[in-house]
Order: sequence, then structure tokens, then C-alpha cells
Amino acid sequence: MIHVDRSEKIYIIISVTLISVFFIALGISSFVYGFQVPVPEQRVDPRTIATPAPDNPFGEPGLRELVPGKKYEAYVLAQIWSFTPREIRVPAGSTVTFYVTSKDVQHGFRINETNVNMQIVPGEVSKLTITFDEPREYDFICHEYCGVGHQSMAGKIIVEP
Ligand SMILES: [Cu+2]
Repeated sequence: MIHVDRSEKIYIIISVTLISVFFIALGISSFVYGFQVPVPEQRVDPRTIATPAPDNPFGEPGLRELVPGKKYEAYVLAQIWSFTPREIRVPAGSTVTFYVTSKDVQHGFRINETNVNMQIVPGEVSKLTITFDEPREYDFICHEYCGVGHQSMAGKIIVEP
């Protein structure tokens, strides 16, 4: 039997306990509260991203209906200093997957009072999914300082009854 010093035992117990607490917190935040880590969905060319083409949904940004009243995709293009589209309307109870990219500098995309909060890097598409249960309005904003017009870079999501 190897001799382990008493203080060393205490440190081992503290370390293992801490790691367990972090794993439990991670599990609760993702499975109970639905936190998601935004992952770059796809790489794109910011110079041509706004050009309309059959295989480029950002050429005509906006809402796409997958299952009427239930499932949607929203393509949002960020640029200095606005989002296209500025307004998105969905019925209550719908699940919307946001695909957001920038055609110039780094921006942010945050839907206030929700878990949706992403970094928008030119050349990458950021993706997050959210379900809007109740009819109400949400503001979405750019939270990454992007120049003199940054404070006016915002839009609205209207969840209709
Ligand atoms: Cu911005």
C-alpha cells in the first residue's frame, strides 16, 4: 500500500469534487436550461455572401418556412450598421434556427431575454436554435462594437399569437 499524505488526500478529494460539480453544472445548463454553444456552421466568402444565387440563402436573407407554424429557418446578414432583415415575424410555438453571418467586420447577434447570443465573424456562419413559446416581441442587437453606427444596429422579432 502506497502511503499518501493526509493533506494530499484532502487535495485529491477537493479536486475530484470540483470536477464533479463542474460536470453536473454543465449537464444541468445544457439539458435543463437548454444552453447551447454556438458552433461555426459553415465557412463562406464575405465578399460574395450578399450576391443572390440559387445556392446562397444570404443573397436574399429572411425567414424560410420548413413546417408551417412550427419550424423555421432565419437567414440574417449583418453589415455595418444593420441587420437584414430588421424584422422577423413567427407564430407562437415555432422553433427557429438562426443562421447569421457578416459581410464586413465582426458583429454580435443577441436576442434579448433569450439564450441566443452569438459572435458573428465574417467568413463564418453562426447557428443557434430557439423555440418562441409565447406571443411577444424581442429585440435583437449587435453586441460587438463595430464602428460609429453600432448603437443603431438592432432589429425585432415579433412572435404572433
Ligand atoms: Cu455590429
